[in-house]
Amino acid sequence: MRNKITAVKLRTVLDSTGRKTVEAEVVTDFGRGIAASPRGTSTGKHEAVFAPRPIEELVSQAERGLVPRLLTLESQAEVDTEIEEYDGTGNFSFVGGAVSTAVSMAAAKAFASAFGMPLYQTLALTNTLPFLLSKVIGGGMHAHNGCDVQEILVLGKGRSVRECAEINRTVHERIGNILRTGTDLEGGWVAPLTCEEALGLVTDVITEAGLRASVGIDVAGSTIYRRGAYFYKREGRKRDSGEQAEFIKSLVKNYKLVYVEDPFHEEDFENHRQLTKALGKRVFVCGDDLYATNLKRVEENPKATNTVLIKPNQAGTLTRMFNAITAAQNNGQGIVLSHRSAETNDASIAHYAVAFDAKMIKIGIVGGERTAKINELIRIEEQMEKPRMIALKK
Ligand code: 2PG
Ligand code: MG
Repeated sequence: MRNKITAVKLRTVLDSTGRKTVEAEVVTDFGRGIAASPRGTSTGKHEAVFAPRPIEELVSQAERGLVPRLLTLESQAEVDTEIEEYDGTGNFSFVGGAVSTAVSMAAAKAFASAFGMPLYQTLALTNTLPFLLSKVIGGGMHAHNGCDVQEILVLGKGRSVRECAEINRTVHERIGNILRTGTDLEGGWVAPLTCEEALGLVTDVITEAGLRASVGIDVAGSTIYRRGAYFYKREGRKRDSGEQAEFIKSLVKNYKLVYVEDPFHEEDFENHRQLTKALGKRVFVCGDDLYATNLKRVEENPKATNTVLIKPNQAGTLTRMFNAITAAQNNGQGIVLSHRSAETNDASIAHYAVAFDAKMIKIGIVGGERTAKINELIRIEEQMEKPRMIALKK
């Protein structure tokens, strides 16, 4: 069946932080898909350039230059190649990652809808589901008056997505009842806690509630790194790389962390590699800004971590994202699909997480833009014949 793109419409819309982003609407002979690009706040240096110029300008420029080139294309690979060729910069700093991601994601939905199948089924045959990694306390660039690291995360170990969501939801709710503060961009509670105070609070809540859950952190290393040291403002001290490594190891030991993301800054493959060597059998050591969903960085650093964070708009197109995932999995690394701090109601990452055997999906527990993904996973689980949670081994 020929299923050609017949129209592409681009528009400026708002994301969950009230900033502007790009939405694309792709129409084919037999399908239609709409998607908008999410956006990071603590962005990595090596990710696709989101908006090199104002969003409205990117939209009008792409409508004139890119859209006519997409008409009559019939596959994801063709669409993504065309975007890359039109852009011509290698990192989307002409077309804008906001445009490339929205068009690529919308095209995938349009092609899938022509088959009358859920998106994940058009990408892979599977019946396994990812665990949910949910932010419960926030800080860093996501909340300047918050805790010393960007994210304190909970990993519910339920037997289904529904059960995992319930565990994470309960932990989040109980912490909120204790802290009684506001939330950050991703729904994490905001309080001026040191890293250890925050981790102590979360582990106490889990123990008291008798829940099957573990704890993780996203240090977002680059955001607290300046001139050779990591700054912890709540503790009023800094740590050099050696002290940082010891600190992370002590947190893993004292709070039984199972997940550590970006413990060092984004250029420091060597310290990531050494920490993974020391902890990698017990802990998911995950690279986010370190790799920036960038094929070359994943391919060239196979042993820097045992896990790779995957974000569609870091890559800029789905084909680039798929290639980074394949490279990571060929390296023997697991993957985690992730939301961005500025999100949209699009639920596509739930489908990518299922289709590409992600161990986890990192997604907040409150806010319609977050729950859209969790609720989609609940629906997918319900539709599957014999759903089961993915094996959580490293
Ligand atoms: C991260 C992400 C998502 P941002 O660092 O992992 O939590 O944050 O989207 O701001 O890059
Ligand atoms: Mg991160």
